[in-house]
Amino acid sequence: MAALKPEPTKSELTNPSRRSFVRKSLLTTFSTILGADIVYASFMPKGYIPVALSLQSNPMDGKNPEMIIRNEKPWNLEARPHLLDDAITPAKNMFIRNNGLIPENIDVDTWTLKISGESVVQEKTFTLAELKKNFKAYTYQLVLECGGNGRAGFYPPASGNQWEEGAVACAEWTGVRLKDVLNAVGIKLDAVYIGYYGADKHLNGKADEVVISRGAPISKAMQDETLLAWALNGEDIPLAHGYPLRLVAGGWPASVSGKWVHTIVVRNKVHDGAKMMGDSYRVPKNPVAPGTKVPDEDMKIIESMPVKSLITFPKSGAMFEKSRKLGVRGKAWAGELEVSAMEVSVDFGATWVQCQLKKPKNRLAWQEWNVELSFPEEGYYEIWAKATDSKGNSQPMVIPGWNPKGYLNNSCHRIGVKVK
Ligand SMILES: Nc1nc2c(c(=O)[nH]1)N[C@H]1C(S)=C(S)[C@@H](COP(=O)(O)O)O[C@H]1N2
Ligand SMILES: [Mo]
Repeated sequence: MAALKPEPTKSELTNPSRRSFVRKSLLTTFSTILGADIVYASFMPKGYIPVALSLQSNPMDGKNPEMIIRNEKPWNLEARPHLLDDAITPAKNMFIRNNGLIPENIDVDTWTLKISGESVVQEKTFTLAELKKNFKAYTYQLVLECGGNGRAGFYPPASGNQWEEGAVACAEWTGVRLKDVLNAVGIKLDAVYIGYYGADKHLNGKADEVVISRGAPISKAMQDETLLAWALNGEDIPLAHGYPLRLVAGGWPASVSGKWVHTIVVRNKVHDGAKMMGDSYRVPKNPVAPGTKVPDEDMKIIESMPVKSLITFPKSGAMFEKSRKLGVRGKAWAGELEVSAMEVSVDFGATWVQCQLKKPKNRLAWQEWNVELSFPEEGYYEIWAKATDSKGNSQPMVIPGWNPKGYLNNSCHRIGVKVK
């Protein structure tokens, strides 16, 4: 697209018949790309590029129109809870979180992944074809949740995307194990951390400024489920989600799962890339009063995400008849742990009803739950959902510990329904 240069050449300017020929063929090109004729083309100024062709790729393409746009530059979208009702989240309903600009003109045939850093024996580069040929592929359902999901609930407000409930998804990812690749390259005994570098561009336009470069301890990198993935739900990863190659580390803040990844570094210290320091994806080691300025040494990196759940049916605001039992269902997940119990309450938490809870498809996948509810009389009710993990931690009913950037709000999801 960027290659389209409609400015007339010197010979075109001095030769009108050549000029109108160029203009006509250019219009045909435009129409082909747009998939439609430009109706008022004769009024279009010379050298003009139609807006639809000059915009950066629009991540809303192929997305469910019900997705909520939180920001357009960079693109950030979240799902409404009822869009997360499928066992495996379809790409069209997956939230998008970008810190910079989505890379364009990706050539999958020349894409490479470099493994480097002070703790590799010798750095090595793989083409995508080599990754696919040399290593065994695995498929896992993995929960990716933005560390800031639920940020909108904190007071005083934290800056950043005001995510409500929907910056989470559980899709099926296919790729090779990062550990197989690291073992093939050879890593030194002093390796403690890995970090990723992706191809996205900084919003400030500086070509060499890194947008985000996060990572995880070697122990997380070496888990079976930590993938270098090229497919999402059996198809190429959509561009906005990291095409053609993505690091996927389920159960941790999704910021660890680097999109458009071209380099993995193996470090002999905690990775110090962009957004690893300061308040980014870090929380106070000990609880602090809301609004406190927390010194750097009192902050820690977020690792496993906390236990959480969503009601994906019915939608908040649903209305139904009293005679009918209401089937309520949703999803629950617990970072590195499994969810061991799921309960709902219709009386503001006074009493709780046990739900049926399925096992996860694999480690780090979310779990489906459901329950049938009946209501004693007409009126307004709230349904609150509460998950408990295998270590006995439950979701709080109120907003949990305040932190400067508004991470880790895993308070109970609540919806309102009317019975008539
Ligand atoms: N290269 C790159 N990787 C990235 C990001 C980014 O801005 N650039 N954002 C991270 C954050 S903060 C989140 S929450 C997830 C979002 O993944 P998604 O857009 O596929 O849902 O990608 C992570 N990986
Ligand atoms: Mo995120």
